Amino acid sequence: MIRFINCKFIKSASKKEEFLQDNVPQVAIVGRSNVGKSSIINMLANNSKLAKTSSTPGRTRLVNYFDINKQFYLVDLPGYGFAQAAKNVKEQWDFTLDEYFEFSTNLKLVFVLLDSRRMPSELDVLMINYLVDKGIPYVLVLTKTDKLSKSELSENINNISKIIRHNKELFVITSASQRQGINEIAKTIEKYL
Ligand SMILES: Nc1nc2c(ncn2[C@@H]2O[C@H](COP(=O)(O)OP(=O)(O)OP(=O)(O)O)[C@@H](O)[C@H]2O)c(=O)[nH]1
Ligand SMILES: [Mg+2]
Repeated sequence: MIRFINCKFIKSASKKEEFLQDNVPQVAIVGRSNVGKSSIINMLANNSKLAKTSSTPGRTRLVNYFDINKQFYLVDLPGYGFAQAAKNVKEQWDFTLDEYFEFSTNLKLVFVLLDSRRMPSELDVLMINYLVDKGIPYVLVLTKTDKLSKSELSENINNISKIIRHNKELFVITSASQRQGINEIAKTIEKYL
């Protein structure tokens, strides 16, 4: 099984000219701003300082590449839905995301993160449909499950799976603060690499 032994920050990119284009496989992490993308990377790497986290939404505005064991890159993508006051959904969508999906040839898997406490937003649904349209493999991950009781979590899983029409058995359940979900993420990555 994949273990996160040697995890290093490689670079940040803000446009396609700066994207990594070598033949190392990539596993990307997307989700709304503040959902816990950077925290998941830190959980996996067991290093709270590797990816910058913040309680202020919109912290990660760049594509951040992390090398894992020289085996693959974990890619922390800009969060969407940051501009709360935006008039339409497209204004809440970072176009760096489109560029990333358009120009990253060695992308093997995308983890789409959803906050276990909230119902998926229009942008979450848009993101999932976008990946389906492009034929990019994705796996859904529920974050921050430590903030819910068992019964609240199972109720939310039922409701979330209805909204996005997803099999509720297929969510990866995580909590970065409890370090929960590492093995399942590792197994999932291994399957897609
Ligand atoms: N209790 C709890 N808090 C979490 C968990 N994961 C993340 N958080 C908190 O949620 C906030 C946002 O986490 P980040 O990892 O920075 O979220 P992000 O998705 O990278 O955010 P952006 O970069 O702004 O898009 C931080 O205050 C984290 O400490 C979790 O599993 N449990
Ligand atoms: Mg972040």
